[in-house]
Amino acid sequence: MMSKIKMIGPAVKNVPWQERPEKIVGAPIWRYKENPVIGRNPAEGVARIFNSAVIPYNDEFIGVFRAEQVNGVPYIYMGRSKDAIHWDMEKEKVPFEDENANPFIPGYAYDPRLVKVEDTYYIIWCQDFYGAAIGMAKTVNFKKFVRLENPFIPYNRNAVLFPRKINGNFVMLSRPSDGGHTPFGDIFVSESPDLVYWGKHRHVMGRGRGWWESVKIGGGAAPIETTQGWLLFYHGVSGTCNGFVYSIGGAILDLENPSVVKYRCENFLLTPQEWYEERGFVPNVVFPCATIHDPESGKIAIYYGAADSYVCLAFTQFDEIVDYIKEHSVLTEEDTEIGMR
Ligand code: BMA
Repeated sequence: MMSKIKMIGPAVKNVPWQERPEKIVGAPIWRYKENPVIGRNPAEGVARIFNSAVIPYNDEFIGVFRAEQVNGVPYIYMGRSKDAIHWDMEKEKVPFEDENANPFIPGYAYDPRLVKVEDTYYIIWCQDFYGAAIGMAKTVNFKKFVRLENPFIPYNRNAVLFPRKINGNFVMLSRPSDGGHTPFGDIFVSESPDLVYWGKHRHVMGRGRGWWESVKIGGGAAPIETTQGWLLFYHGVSGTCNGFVYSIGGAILDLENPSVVKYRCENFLLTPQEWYEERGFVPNVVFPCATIHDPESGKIAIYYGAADSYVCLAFTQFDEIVDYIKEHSVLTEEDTEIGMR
């Protein structure tokens, strides 16, 4: 079955890429042979980098990295790369400031996403706001980073902005949680006309159906626009007697009404199986935070954190992954409803 669905967005000629190996098991996603892309002790004062986001910028790539510093505190560091694989890390942490150009540094910051909407780049992360909540900043030049209002009250640790406004509003996925390791969690969507006031909250999709995502789910990479909806790579968590296992799932959300799920793959797309996914600071975690993708070639490179220790890369072809998600789609009533009660 060939799909007529098309990816929408700017062309990216230099998507990091390796051809599909002849034999791949499970979903049509294959790992970069040289994973991990970023190993231990990647920069001075930083022990591990994982769950990080990258974006094309001019003729290079910019990354915002979740860096676990040697004092144990996570913070965001920036890096630059010509190929999105070999990274030059900045020595200093990202210098967030307030609107009056005074330093405004969160106590900790983790799991950043990096999304361009119109001409501005937004970083969205988790930070302390009298409890874990979402922090947000904007930049146009990756030199000056101005903090925005925190979009949500605690607790919420996982937010992903859409790459364009929908019906005139900014749109963000998030996952309300508790202050600990949260044994529950569904994905919600909220809208804002100005990135100050957020509302029109809707339930997008719930955990609990497939076993691999039965504990909680959360947005992953910024959704990819297509002619038939938003292609979303997200994370789903399963509980075991040895703790959580994080896998990557896939869904397609309605273009104009993203609280409505059109297709949701009942199988995981990627689950921990390589040494760098199964062994590390937190074993058995694959956690997607970004894609680099090109509408012309259909190439999609997925950036994911592995075992809270490494940054890794996997690849897929747009047509193949869309077909796979559609062929294995199982929807519940909660998925297809507008998500308002
Ligand atoms: C989540 C977040 C992620 C992390 C995952 C597994 O709650 O803290 O940053 O990768 O747990 O430890």
